[in-house]
Amino acid sequence: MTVEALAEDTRRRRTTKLGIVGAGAVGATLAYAALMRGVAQTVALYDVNTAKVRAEALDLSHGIQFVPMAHVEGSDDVEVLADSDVVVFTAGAKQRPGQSRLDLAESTIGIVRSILPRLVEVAPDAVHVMVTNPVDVVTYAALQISGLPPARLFGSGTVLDSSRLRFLLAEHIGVAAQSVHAYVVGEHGDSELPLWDSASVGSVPLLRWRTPDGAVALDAAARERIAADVVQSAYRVIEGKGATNYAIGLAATRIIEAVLYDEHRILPVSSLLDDYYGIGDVCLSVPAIVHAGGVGDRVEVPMTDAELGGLRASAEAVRATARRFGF
Ligand code: 6V0
Repeated sequence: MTVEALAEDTRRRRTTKLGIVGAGAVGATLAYAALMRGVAQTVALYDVNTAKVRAEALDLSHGIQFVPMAHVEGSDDVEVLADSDVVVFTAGAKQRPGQSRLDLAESTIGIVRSILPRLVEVAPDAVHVMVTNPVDVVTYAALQISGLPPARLFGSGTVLDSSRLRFLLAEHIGVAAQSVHAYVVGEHGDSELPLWDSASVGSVPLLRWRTPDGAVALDAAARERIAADVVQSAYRVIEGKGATNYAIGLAATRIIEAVLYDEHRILPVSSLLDDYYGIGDVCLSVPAIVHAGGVGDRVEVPMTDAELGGLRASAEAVRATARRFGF
């Protein structure tokens, strides 16, 4: 990095503010991950639970000596998020064992309705990232409630699910997750699907990867098992510890970095689609270019007919839920 680039990088890091709505398992872990990676000079948390949000901010502040220069604030007043560059929305009831993400829609939409207009007032230039579930329906509802341009409000979508897929494939094949390129698309939920046809390991198409003895590494049965594993991942973690927080904290931090550093990184976020292979008027995850303005062009990944059919079915599942709640 040149001296000028370094100075610009330092300047940018010094003046950015990350706002987090909800200081629960996800919000607090996201704050922790963001501080560790030094993504913003100020990390501000807002939550209706006064004692909790103050305690989380205090606990995080006590470790500030050990992370890149930053300042943490926590309050039950939404003003704490004033002038945030990115606001991540994690407020809402978490899934209980046996509950699907779609079961959470009603209470979550109520929370979005009560907070978002005020949020847009206090942080008028922010890019908003929705994490609260069911994230696709919540993102669609939030766009309607806020009237924000679709580029500036999107959901974390299947960034987390794609990371789970890459982890499982990496384990199966015996390479690093960083060397696996594969996306889960569609709903962040039960109707999501992996795009096998375009996936690759190193630069080898995944479906052509061979084991050392020459066998196909990923036959249909293995693909089916891994796809089901991805869908079941959250349920399994929730059963064991009541919440998923570390991986989503890291995934959301990745998205925030793409925005704050204007990276033009391709991430499968949930955004309002307009004629993506004919699919429109629904928030759904497909690979998209994320930069300082929010979500940019969607990437038309080549898909098989079966994959495209799966994506269309997923769009219909999300639309059906949105309709149930008047959106
Ligand atoms: P949690 O630990 O119950 O935290 C939720 C927080 O929201 C609590 O601290 C509440 O006090 C707060 N809250 C509730 N209402 C309001 C309000 N009106 N204003 C401000 N704060 C409020 O839940 P957790 O953090 O585990 O999960 C939060 C949400 O993230 C849930 O909807 C999860 O399903 C969702 N997740 C989404 C993921 C994704 O990939 N999109 C992944 C994991 C969890």
